[in-house]
Amino acid sequence: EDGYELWLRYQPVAAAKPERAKDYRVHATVLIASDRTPTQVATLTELQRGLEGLLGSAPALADAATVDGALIVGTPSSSPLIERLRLKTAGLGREGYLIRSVVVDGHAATVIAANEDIGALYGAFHYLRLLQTQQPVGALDIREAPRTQLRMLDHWDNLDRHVERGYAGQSIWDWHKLPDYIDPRYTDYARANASIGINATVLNNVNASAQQLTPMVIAKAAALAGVFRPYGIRVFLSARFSAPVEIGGLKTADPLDPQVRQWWKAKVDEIYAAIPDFGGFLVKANSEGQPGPQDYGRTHADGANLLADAVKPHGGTVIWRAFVYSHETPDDRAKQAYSEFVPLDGKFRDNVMVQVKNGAIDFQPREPFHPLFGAMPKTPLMMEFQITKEYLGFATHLAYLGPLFEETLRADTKVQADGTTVAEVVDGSLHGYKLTGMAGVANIGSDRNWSGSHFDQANWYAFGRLAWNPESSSRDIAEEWARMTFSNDAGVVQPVVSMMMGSREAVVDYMTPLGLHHLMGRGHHYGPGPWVEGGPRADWTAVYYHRATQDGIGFDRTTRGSDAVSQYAKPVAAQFNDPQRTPEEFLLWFHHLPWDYTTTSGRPLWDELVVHYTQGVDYVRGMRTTWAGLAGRIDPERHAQVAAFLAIQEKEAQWWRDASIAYFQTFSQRPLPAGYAPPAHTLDYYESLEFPFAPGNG
Ligand code: BDP
Repeated sequence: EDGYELWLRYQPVAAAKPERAKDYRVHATVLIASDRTPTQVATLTELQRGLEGLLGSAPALADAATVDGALIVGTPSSSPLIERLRLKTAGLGREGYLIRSVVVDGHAATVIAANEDIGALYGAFHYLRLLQTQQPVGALDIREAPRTQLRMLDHWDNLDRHVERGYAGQSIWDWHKLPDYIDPRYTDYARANASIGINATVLNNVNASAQQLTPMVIAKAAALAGVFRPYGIRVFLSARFSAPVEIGGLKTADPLDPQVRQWWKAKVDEIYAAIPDFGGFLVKANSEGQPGPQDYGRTHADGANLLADAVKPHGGTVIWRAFVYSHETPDDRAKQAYSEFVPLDGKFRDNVMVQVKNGAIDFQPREPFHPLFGAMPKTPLMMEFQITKEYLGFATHLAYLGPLFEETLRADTKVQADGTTVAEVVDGSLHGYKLTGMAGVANIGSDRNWSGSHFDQANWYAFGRLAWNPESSSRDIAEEWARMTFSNDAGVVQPVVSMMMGSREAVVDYMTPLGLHHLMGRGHHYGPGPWVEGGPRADWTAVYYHRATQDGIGFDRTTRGSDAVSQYAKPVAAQFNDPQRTPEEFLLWFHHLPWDYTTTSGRPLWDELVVHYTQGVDYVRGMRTTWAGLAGRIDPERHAQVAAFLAIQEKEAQWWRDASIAYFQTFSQRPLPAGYAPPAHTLDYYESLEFPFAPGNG
């Protein structure tokens, strides 16, 4: 068990639950499914593989339900049996499915039915999940359809296989050997994604190389698209805005220049000739030094529309990122995306989506929801989460991100009435968006376990499940994942889920409690760096964000400060403007407060910070104990790696706590509350640590 199988391990049910296994066999005596299209073949193969693993042998194939217990899979057009059943598949769309216990020709049967092949594949994975998590299957009546259209992974992978912010080895795309060598791993990637409903993948880094759009590389991308197609996954590419200059030999990339427009049109035609179902482009422009339309005095809308016009005849989409901040030192970086994009609402073509990070700074352990959600009713906004843990301890810290995703999706924008959540913006129901989607920056690499650590697989999993249904519960998802990944034994599931559920909060506590943010080491973002200052941009330093002085700590974003609060709907703005009404987890995000400010616990702010820092470390210690108690119930290889990583995490949590307390104490000049241990070393020691080999950016 090296983690390669992910949550698709298909372990024998009978080993622990012989009765249940028997019951499953009664309900899967024969398999009726066709194999005329690649997606049908993928569905059939997965069911056979899954049932063989789970039940010891795959049911025989049959054409008709002549015995009880047939499992019938397909669409009205692929299966005459399903056609005859006249099931209500209206409203399920292309990708939805139903799973029902029915009677066919006098025999009990289970049917997995959909309008299109891909829906049947999703249904098959759902059915397997029921068995993997040991649910009853005797009286099924399940109806599922995705709530968002594009459920996408963004790979920040470079052509040299370095993954920006990747902590799981190299890129899984072996560009050198493509297109001639197709690594079988690409199929497993597609299976894993299809099993959670992911249907789109951006192959390359948003800090894109123009090379990606050259004919040789397009052919490589086309080979991957061919592997993914049966699994319902469409390929997208990140486009470098200046490509017409770099690989097209033009003098300009001005979006209004006719030659530039012609170049993109021809390039797009070339891509579609190689990849007929190409999804479109993802673009990072005029952000962190990337080229863009503003280089020519044009707007983001001009840039997006240029590409949108080129892909439109082919049915493609342009996803334009709102993660922008200008080169001039801003008054508050948190305000910039809103300031630049809200005036453009209504100016984008109808095949453009704007992709917005969950918060206004940058994938911090905790951020309030991005004020753009709810503020662009005429522009479909796509959620961008970061699955790779750039700011949450890389791959060695155990932090289950389900609660982070859920917290953002459930946040109340109050743009129309109480209870208009970010999820309703993203799924299109609030503003009637015609395009909807959710993207996650992938945490996948060449490591055998895909994600760099066993528990980081859960973040990929949770992202997919929440993209399918943004209102699902992160706890339910954790339980489902733990059962499939480790064991159905209640003695494993319960402790693992409880470790996971508090793990992200623990990271917030030991890194950036009470709304603090962006305090990590410069560049690589590894470890504490609250003292980071100077360098090319103020808003790349920690001191810019925490603003600690002897008077207090925190970033004043109220109407008296940077006024970022006013980017939210009035009732939310009023709440965030008042420290007493601001949820305490966002306190120092919005307020600069004195060290003796009384927090809700009754403790002064300084003491409360120390309590949180310490609590974070204690939680990790607790996870180590819990995990140690699971030895023998989890296979030794995975158990040992998790145990080793938790030991790293405890050491580093302590480091974060101690370094942060040592630093902030120079401002607060207050003693630690009674019973709280002082930092192990001096501030000088923490500041002197250097990490030239921490996995970096670039
Ligand atoms: C930041 C990363 C940087 C990315 C950037 C982005 O540090 O590597 O290029 O976001 O999203 O989180 O464009």
